Amino acid sequence: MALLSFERKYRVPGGTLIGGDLFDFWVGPFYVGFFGVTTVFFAALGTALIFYGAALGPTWNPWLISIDPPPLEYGLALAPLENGGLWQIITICAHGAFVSWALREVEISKKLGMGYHVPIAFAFAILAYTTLTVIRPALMGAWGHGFPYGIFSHLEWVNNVGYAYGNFHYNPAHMLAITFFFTTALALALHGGLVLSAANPPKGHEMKTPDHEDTFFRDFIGYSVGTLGIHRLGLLLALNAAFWSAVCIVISGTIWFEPWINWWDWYLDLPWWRDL
Ligand code: 07D
Ligand code: 07D
Ligand code: U10
Repeated sequence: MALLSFERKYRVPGGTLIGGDLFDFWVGPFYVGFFGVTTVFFAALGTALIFYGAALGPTWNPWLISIDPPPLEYGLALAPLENGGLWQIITICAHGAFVSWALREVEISKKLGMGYHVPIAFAFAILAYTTLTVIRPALMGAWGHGFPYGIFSHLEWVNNVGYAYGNFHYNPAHMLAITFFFTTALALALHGGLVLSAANPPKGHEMKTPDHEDTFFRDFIGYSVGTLGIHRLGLLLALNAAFWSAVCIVISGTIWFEPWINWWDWYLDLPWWRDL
């Protein structure tokens, strides 16, 4: 890939968390760093183990390959490789790769003197994954509660775990998470649409300014959140989507065991009509 003219200016040494100058270099367009090496290591090992697991399994159909967690009987113990042990090592590799990726983002941010918003945002995705594969299984007492690594099999898991609590849509944290996901899409559509409508006019037309963008929303809904504000809002919405997702699943099977619709009984139990 060609190096863009401005990239040379920003390819400066320093900002590393570990390793000093040792890995402070680029390969093509990619910054490497200590955590680039660990990312490659964990991702390569994890992928190789998925292929090994696939070779042990009954199919090479990419939709059907599945590396399953150990049966529930193993509890929180180590399992034999072919019976969930691979899933356990792959889970460690996935964490190694995801955390390395986040720390590589931190090193690049440090190098450029920027804030840590991007790695913090990715940390919320990692939190959701860790909740599904480590925190909830550990709280429930068996690795077998983690989700299987397969394209279709992980959909089966979501479906089955959902129905284990009746209609999962009644989970109030799931409602919050979904609302944040939907609002994130709405905000991005509004933001993408607004910026393009102002900053990308047809040939021969004058480009409009952020003042136009502000005025559009003041005319339209009486308030503009502002050009920096929309990015703060977008980040906040997206982080909440991931956060409430983690909450909705970690409470299912640890502090709540019934169908989720029963949770709403608090409404019937409100003191002013409880005894009617
Ligand atoms: C567009 C960035 C690019 C990333 C992509 C994903 C792999 C997996 C590995 C066969 C937005 C690359 C995929 C590396 C191949 C093996 C072993 C991100 C973009 C293109 N899911 N999920 C998908 C993962 C969970 C759910 C697609 C990962 C939970 C539902 C893809 C994880 C639950 C549906 C995928 C994960 C869940 C999907 C598209 C990890 C709740 C779909 C993803 C590590 C969160 C959709 C066939 C996408 C689909 C889909 C990957 C976890 C539910 C295969 C890596 C357990 C309901 N998931 N998923 O675009 O079409 O993300 O499935 O946690 O309908 Mg999933
Ligand atoms: C976990 C992904 C982390 C990814 C990482 C990076 C790579 C590298 C490399 C591309 C969290 C991976 C990177 C591998 C790739 C290259 C080069 C993201 C994660 C770290 N639900 N539901 C959710 C909706 C129903 C159920 C969340 C909607 C049914 C269960 C979200 C509907 C039942 C669980 C959500 C709906 C049910 C969820 C998922 C509608 C099934 C979960 C988003 C319209 C019968 C899961 C933490 C998420 C969860 C979850 C949405 C329906 C069950 C809020 C919109 C009623 C069991 N559902 N759901 O979490 O909270 O992303 O997980 O019907 O476990 Mg649900
Ligand atoms: C945004 C924005 C904005 C922009 C933007 C963007 C948000 C202000 C200014 C960005 C947005 C976009 C570009 C839009 C599109 C993005 C999406 C839709 C999001 C999803 C993205 C994808 C699907 C793409 C995913 C692609 C990836 C992740 C790249 C894949 C690359 C790799 C796998 C290589 C990663 C590099 C690493 C880890 C470090 C370097 C390593 C190497 C080059 C490999 C060589 C290795 C070494 C030298 C180390 C040696 C390794 C060792 C010793 C271990 C080996 C071990 C073994 C076992 C082999 O807001 O506006 O505009 O653009």
